[in-house]
Amino acid sequence: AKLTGRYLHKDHQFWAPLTLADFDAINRCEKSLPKNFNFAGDVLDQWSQKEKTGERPANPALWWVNGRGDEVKWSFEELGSLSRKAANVLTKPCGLKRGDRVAVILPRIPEWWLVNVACMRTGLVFMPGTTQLRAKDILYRLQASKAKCIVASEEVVPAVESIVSECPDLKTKLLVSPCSQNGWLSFQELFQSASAEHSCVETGSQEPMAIYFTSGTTGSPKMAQHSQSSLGIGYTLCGRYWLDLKSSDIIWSMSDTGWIKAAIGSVFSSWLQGACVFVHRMAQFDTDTFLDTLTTYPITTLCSAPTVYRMLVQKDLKRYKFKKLRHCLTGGEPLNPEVLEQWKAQTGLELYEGYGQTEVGIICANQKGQEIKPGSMGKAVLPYNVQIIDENGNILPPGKEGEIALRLKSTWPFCFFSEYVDNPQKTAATVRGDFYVTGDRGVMDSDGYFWFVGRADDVIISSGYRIGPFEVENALIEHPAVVESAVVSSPDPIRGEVVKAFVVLSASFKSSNPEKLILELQDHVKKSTAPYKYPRKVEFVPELPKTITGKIKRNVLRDHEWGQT
Ligand code: BCO
Repeated sequence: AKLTGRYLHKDHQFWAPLTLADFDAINRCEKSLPKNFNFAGDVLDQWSQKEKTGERPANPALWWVNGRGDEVKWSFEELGSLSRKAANVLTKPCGLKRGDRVAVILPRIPEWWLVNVACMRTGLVFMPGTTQLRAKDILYRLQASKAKCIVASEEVVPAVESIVSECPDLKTKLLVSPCSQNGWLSFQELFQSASAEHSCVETGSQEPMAIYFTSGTTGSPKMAQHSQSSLGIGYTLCGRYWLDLKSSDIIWSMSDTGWIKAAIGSVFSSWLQGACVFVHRMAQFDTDTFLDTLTTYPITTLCSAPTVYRMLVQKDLKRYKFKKLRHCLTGGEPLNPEVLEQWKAQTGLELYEGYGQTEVGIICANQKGQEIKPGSMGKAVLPYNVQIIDENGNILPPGKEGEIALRLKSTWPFCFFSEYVDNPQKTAATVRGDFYVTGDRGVMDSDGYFWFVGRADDVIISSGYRIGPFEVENALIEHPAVVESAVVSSPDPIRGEVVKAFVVLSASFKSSNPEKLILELQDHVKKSTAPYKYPRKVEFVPELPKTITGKIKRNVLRDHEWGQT
């Protein structure tokens, strides 16, 4: 029997709140999903109660610093009352209703967490985006999602203003800034006067909670929709086993707020375990600031992209004495074994790699207590049954390369994304026979460890970013020098792989200074779309390899880059 996120306690005949043990059992498929579930009401507010009764250590829920002396520390109780005020801002002056979609483009500032939790409390669908997004990216997101509201910081305002007339569904622009802006509501002002009384909406477990835009080989990014339970319950085991978190821990998961990695490490996995989420504003990544932060604050758990560790091991790490660091994790792109070994030799700490996707979360990992095979991304994690399959959906034996896939039971697992919104064909294309296919190629060895080989399609994974070649080619073609281009991955010692553009020039640009033109094209892409996608390598070619029907053969160029021809 189920009711509103609480179970009827079988021995006592009263409605008992869900416990961490229930979440654990749901993930192990030993218990069914409750009908209703709300992360704010069923998880965060419970930790707030535990704080009051002393069942949780006096550890903040959120600890934010900006490196300039400003600091925010909120207990779960404070997070609760402040996010209730934010919820009232969203529903009252902003006029938003349950199910409305809200684009949230904020840097790593405390308000991002407040708006996130406020959306949960009100049943709004949260759509995070990186502040690197440009006008065209934002226009696409607002139009595709029919978002009713955008919450943004001041650096995003000019881009929004340049396209807002093309977004008829957008009703409210909410600015998070001490300054005011014509046509925008001020979050700070409204927040001051908002009430802290708010009743959390009883959302259904399968009701939409968030939408993440993910890039593919063709077309614009797809809208991967997650439910209240896929994010809110599905990360229980990840937090407990891979991140090895307890409520006394302080985790720093360094990711831009636009990516699901921020949600995994800095919201769901961490707060499910009652741990403290540490955040450094760090507008521009800097290795010295990063290392100083680990020596200054009692951070116990660190999670960052392999590119960050590749940058850190360039430094003399023995000079740094990390205050409390005990567990280090990485994910988002493959980790090379040399970096794992250098990190361990210099810090004495293992590096536990996890592998996953925006759509399905962390599915393989090196977990504490398991032997780490350097270069492998570990074993399948509960509740996933991960296999290597062929093009017909048959399981391949250990040692054989194929596609990394997840076995589907009779129903779609609750911890998966629900669908690509408005794109049933793309959602259906993720299923092959009894499996969900990740689009990544790999090998499983006879001990059950998975080894990443590469993408099965043309998507580029650079510095942990998933980049669609089409998006970069689209930006390049807008420049008058470009007749056509092909964008592929190219190896890079620090970023794993980088974006490389092969460009055919128009006649009038053929005699241009090549170095100058490369900089101009790079700058052009950075202005046209999110700069993390810009081609770090550019080569001018007289023509592109094509099939007989005129389709560009990106694989020929990619194989050449990776020395396979
Ligand atoms: O390197 P450059 O300086 O040439 O270019 C950088 C920036 O300078 C530039 N840029 C940024 N804002 C700009 C701008 N240029 C002009 N105008 C602006 N407003 O663009 C380039 C951006 O590159 P970046 O973001 O890689 O910068 P950076 O500072 O090198 O950062 C390094 C990393 C490692 C911190 C960063 O790449 C990073 O955070 N990577 C991790 C990404 C991540 O979290 N991925 C996880 C995705 S979720 C997932 O994988 C699912 C797992 C379950």
